[in-house]
Amino acid sequence: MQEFRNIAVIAHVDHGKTTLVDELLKQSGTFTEHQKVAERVMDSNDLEKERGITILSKNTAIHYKNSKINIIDTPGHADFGGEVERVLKMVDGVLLLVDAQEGVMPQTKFVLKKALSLGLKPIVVINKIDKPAADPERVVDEVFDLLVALDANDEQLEFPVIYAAAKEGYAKLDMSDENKNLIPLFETILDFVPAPTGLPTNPLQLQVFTLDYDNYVGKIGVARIFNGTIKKNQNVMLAKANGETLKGRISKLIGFQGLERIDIDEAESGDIVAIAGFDALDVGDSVVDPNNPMPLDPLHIEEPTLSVMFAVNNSPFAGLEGKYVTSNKLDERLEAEMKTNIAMKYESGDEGQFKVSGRGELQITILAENMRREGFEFSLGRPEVIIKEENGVKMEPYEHLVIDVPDAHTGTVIEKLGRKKAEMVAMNPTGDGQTRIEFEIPARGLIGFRGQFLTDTKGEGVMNHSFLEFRALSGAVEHRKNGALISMEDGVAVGYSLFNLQDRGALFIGPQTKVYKGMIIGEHARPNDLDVNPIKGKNLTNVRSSGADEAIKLVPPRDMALELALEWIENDELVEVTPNTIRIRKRILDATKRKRASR
Ligand SMILES: Nc1nc2c(ncn2[C@@H]2O[C@H](COP(=O)(O)OP(=O)(O)OP(=O)(O)O)[C@@H](O)[C@H]2O)c(=O)[nH]1
Ligand SMILES: [Mg+2]
Repeated sequence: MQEFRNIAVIAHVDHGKTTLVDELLKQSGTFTEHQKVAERVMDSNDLEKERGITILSKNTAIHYKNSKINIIDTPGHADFGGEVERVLKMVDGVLLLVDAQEGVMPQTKFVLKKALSLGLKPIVVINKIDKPAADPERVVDEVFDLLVALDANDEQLEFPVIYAAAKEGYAKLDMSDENKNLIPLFETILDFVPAPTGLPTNPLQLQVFTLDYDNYVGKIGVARIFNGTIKKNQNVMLAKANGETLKGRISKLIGFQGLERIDIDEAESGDIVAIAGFDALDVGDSVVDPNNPMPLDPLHIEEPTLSVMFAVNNSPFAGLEGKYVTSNKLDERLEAEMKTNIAMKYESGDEGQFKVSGRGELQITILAENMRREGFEFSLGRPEVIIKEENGVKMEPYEHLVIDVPDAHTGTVIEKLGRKKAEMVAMNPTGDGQTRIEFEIPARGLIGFRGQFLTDTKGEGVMNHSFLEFRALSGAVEHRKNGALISMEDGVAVGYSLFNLQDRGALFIGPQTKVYKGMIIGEHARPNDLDVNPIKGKNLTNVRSSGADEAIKLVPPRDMALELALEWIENDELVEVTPNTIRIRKRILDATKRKRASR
């Protein structure tokens, strides 16, 4: 009989999870000799490739010796932490990757805490030991301290340590080994990760942890079989989280094999498979034996912490660049998204407005980014944190923030964060002229902070944060300190005007950019908003002073990508998103009306 091992690869963002899965696939002989395989092959969707991050967790299966090892690659970014939490219930062990230089980071702590609370025993993989500044022993100590701080039990504290360079394809049990492959890691997985405990002869119990959608077969649920045997065309019962049950038939059963998904007829307890046949399938649902239904505990679904208003684009340029612009289209698209993305929610408001809630800005901007690629046009409002009430007390989300900055900037950063109600919890020099500072901060204070932070640290600072908990609402946090430079004309921006405006602040546009009245073209150096004219050409006199035009030197405009724009805006401003352009504007375009409204 085949043995199973089910593991998840967890870590802070960029510590090398997907790269390690690549190598595990390669070295288990999953690919044929001449098969060309892309780097980070599991990051299969466009946005994942482009941004070099994992957004959705995905599973794959390899064979090693007599065992089938199901591996779930998880996203490291904090906004997707809730998904990792769900995935952890599907596995019997985790590979906790930690960068041998960066060490323990906020998301390392978040995912490890979740794994420990489920009783999982980690295999600690100190990755990127090939980096010149790697310090594996220090990082092992950090991980040990973290486990102690998280109240790990004795068994969990006896974690095996593997030193690896995923990119180079090797792992070793001791830094002095000369091993050049991943065999020590494969062997540790077989030895250390417990085999599943269910039995193929028990009544069926299976739980869905991710959803997929296919135009032909409909909803597909990726699920772990905890007990029993499942067959194609079998009659089963779907047990929903709210206790409702539905009878139906498994219309399609899909098995995983490397990167392939193959139609199969039967699968057994311990395995991970995909099933179709139920329209009502949701994450957390159980599929059970109708004659002996024993649904599994529903999965904990993380609460959203942030919301953004999506609305129909009503700028003067509305409809010029997008294919889908109406409120109905937006509604349909958002509804479709929520079918498979359970970490997000949306509500319709009035006049073509939709409040979309999720775990963080990245999660929401990824949705917006996907929509613009599909041809949608819409506007976005300032992100707002979700305030909830508990026993009559208003609570807001807090984040654990870790900052790495050159020593010279620590003072500024601490001072700026103080005004955002951040509390410093640790500060340690990391050698090489850098300091690591940890804070606990209301999520509100982080909105708009990144841009400021990058300016203050001249781009040399690195910040990372992940959700901590809901706490009682704290007082006001400081908002953007600079006003906006607003176009007072419709037309096309002219280099000459921009040249004259660039002393006023930082511009977001270059010459030839089409502008409209009320569009924001830059950040004012002062706190107030300023209406400016970016389209005024030079008064042409009869005498053309030769050489004068060439003297115009424009500072390159500040690139306001979607995330930055969204963080930058205030409540009276919007981000206009179209397939081609991101613009920032005032909600009220007319200068007179705007001034009246602000009084
Ligand atoms: N030097 C070095 N770089 C590595 C190693 N492993 C991964 N990297 C690099 O680290 C970067 C991030 O790797 P990924 O595999 O995408 O990291 P990840 O943990 O999957 O990232 P997310 O899924 O976004 O959380 C890539 O540029 C890799 O090439 C390693 O062993 N050594
Ligand atoms: Mg990844």
